[in-house]
Amino acid sequence: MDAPKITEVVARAVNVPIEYPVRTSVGIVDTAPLVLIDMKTDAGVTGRSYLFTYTPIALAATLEMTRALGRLVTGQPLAPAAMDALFASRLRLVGKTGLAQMAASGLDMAAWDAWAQHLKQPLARVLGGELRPVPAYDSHSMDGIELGCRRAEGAARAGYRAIKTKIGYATLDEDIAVLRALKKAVGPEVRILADYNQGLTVPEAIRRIQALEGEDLGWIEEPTVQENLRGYAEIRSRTRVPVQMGENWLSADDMYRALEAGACELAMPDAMKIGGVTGWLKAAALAQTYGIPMSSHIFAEFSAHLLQVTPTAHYLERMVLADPVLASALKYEHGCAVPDDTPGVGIRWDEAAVARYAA
Ligand code: SMN
Ligand code: MG
Repeated sequence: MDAPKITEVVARAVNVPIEYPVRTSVGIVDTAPLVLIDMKTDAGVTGRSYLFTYTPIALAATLEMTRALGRLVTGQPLAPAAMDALFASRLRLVGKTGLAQMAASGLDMAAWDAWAQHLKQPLARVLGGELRPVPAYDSHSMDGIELGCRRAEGAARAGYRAIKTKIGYATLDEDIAVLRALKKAVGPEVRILADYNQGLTVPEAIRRIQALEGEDLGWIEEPTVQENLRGYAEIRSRTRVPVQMGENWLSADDMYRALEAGACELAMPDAMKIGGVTGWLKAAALAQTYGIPMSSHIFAEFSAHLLQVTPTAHYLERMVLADPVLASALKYEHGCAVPDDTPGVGIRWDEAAVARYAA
């Protein structure tokens, strides 16, 4: 039985409203600029995925890169590993990083979705896993005390056992005040995670994290610029709150360098940046080898399947970004993501919404 062939890749750009702007210490994300990918095959199935470009500035270039790589694989067999090798070789000289890596990852995810649909199995089962509820945390922002507590109480009532907030306010006192208000709002049963989004210098990160050691945080995420691996190792040597990073790793090689440098106790690759499903599987193997708990970063629809086959699976991040253009959203119950047994990943577009939000 031959592998199906890819007959066409359609990529479209949308800019979708999000209910709560993602306020971080280094900038605000107030809409979700997305590239929607449809990978058609001669087996009558269409694989789907999306890319999130963080800022509309990057949307057009990511769209064109996705279309260019899509043309490269049109007519080729539906074989994600072969596609991965083709992209690695054709992008070698320019560098398989940045927007090129994101586009390649999006096509990888769409190919795996198509392949799983062709096998009439949910992606997790195609990868050898089962379909279990995945513990999730509700991901919030630098919302301040009033909105922060309102969102945190809502998440606790909805059953989440962990929430993430973004900190890096002008002063450490403000960080502490927000964290204590959130803790009071959710109570001792709900873990608070904190994300600095790379916003601190190394000395300031050490100063602030040492002051937060008594706040019972589940992790401190990206305290400083994520390329400064020696800086992460120094922060870890001087503080006692678990350091989390990974959403900006652009390959399993980036992850290897961070783990070798002792940069973090926890890892959270991003399915789009790490290399799609194929890249995620390499990252999951590294996390197992180093004994590092591995969480996901946004892209919940694919992550709910990928964490089924991640030996050190930790948390799934719940952050609503693409839902307004999805015909059906991933389900969450009792603080867990609950993937269903739809073949593939189950991404289907709400075409009226896609037209409404076309960029
Ligand atoms: C984040 C997510 C989405 C947009 C900006 C920042 C953040 C996270 O780093 O970990 O949720
Ligand atoms: Mg983060």
